[in-house]
Amino acid sequence: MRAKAALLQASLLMCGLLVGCQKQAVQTSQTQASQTQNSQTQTSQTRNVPSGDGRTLRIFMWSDYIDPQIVKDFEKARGVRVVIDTYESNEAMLAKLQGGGSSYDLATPSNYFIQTMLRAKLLQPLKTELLPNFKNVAAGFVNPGYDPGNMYTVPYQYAATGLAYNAARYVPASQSWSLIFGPADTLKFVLLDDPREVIGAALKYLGYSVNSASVPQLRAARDLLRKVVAKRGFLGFDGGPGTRNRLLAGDIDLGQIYVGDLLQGAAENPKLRVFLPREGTTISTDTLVLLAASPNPALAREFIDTVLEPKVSAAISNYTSYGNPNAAARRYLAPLLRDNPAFNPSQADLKSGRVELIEELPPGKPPRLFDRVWSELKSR
Ligand code: N2P
Repeated sequence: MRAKAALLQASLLMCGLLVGCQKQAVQTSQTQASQTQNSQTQTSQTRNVPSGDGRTLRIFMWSDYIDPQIVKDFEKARGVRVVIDTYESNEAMLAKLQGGGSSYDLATPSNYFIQTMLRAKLLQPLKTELLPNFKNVAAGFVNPGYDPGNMYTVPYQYAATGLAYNAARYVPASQSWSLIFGPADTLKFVLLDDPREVIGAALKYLGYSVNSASVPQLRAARDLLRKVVAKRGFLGFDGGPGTRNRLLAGDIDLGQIYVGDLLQGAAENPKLRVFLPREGTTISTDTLVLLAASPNPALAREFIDTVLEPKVSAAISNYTSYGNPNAAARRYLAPLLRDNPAFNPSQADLKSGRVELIEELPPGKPPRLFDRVWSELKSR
């Protein structure tokens, strides 16, 4: 296992170098275009949906999650403007969308948030028959359990979550969550600003499933995390890019991070390394969804279909260092990205649950407990 983990670490690093990922935040621009309301053409079902001008597409997505060149190419080819705002967790995305006042066309929620968004009436059917490039999606990502029939989602990218360090500052003696969850308090570290990732990692460290709905197990994770966030070395919660920048600056010893976000920094500094802790970790699939309130659904579908083009899809993953679910894109992927176990976890790791897909919790007590634990941790 040690040797395998070391190999993974080495290949992750090489991938970061070979794919030439640059650390460059997606430019977020404010739209100047005004939305044209055309109440005469609205039907009763769409009365609350603003009709856009068809010239401005607004996307709400995870940070550093697209190649800016792809956005520019789409703008140029269609003569439109694309505005991208970013978030660091599904929960933050949901809060903003439910808060109203935004008029995004598209978002990139994770698999385990789709049913939550459906219940909140935030999605509209994608109609994959309107997406000729949907045929390119790899069979394993078609008709997923979180969205039977791909009524509302297409898969965008996926990745596991690991622990990262800057070898110029600190080299861990083991590849274990115990570095941060154990009793020692000598290291400086940050955790992801993402409840399912943080509580999921604690559950994994304790030997439980990331999708545990057992109240005693969740309480055990809570008790552990209370001690972890009370450590002097705990420097707070951060998003993937923020954690990467702290590692680049040499400000922390360890950071929990989505693997792709770390690899985007490895091109800048090859001393950045990441491993998947031996106790196991999370993986999730992020999707592209058409929001119910989308002012420009036709343009949004054009964007989704463009992203599903093999070369475009590969360019995005080659830039972001995230896993790619597009079968036709595979031949254009950087070799180490294509064959890397962090992006294509082995059947053994998936089967054993060492790399475990985050799934939506059944409604009721466990999600409420998750929420309470998270609020308590964040308020410290
Ligand atoms: C991008 C993070 C995407 C992975 N910054 C989260 N599922």
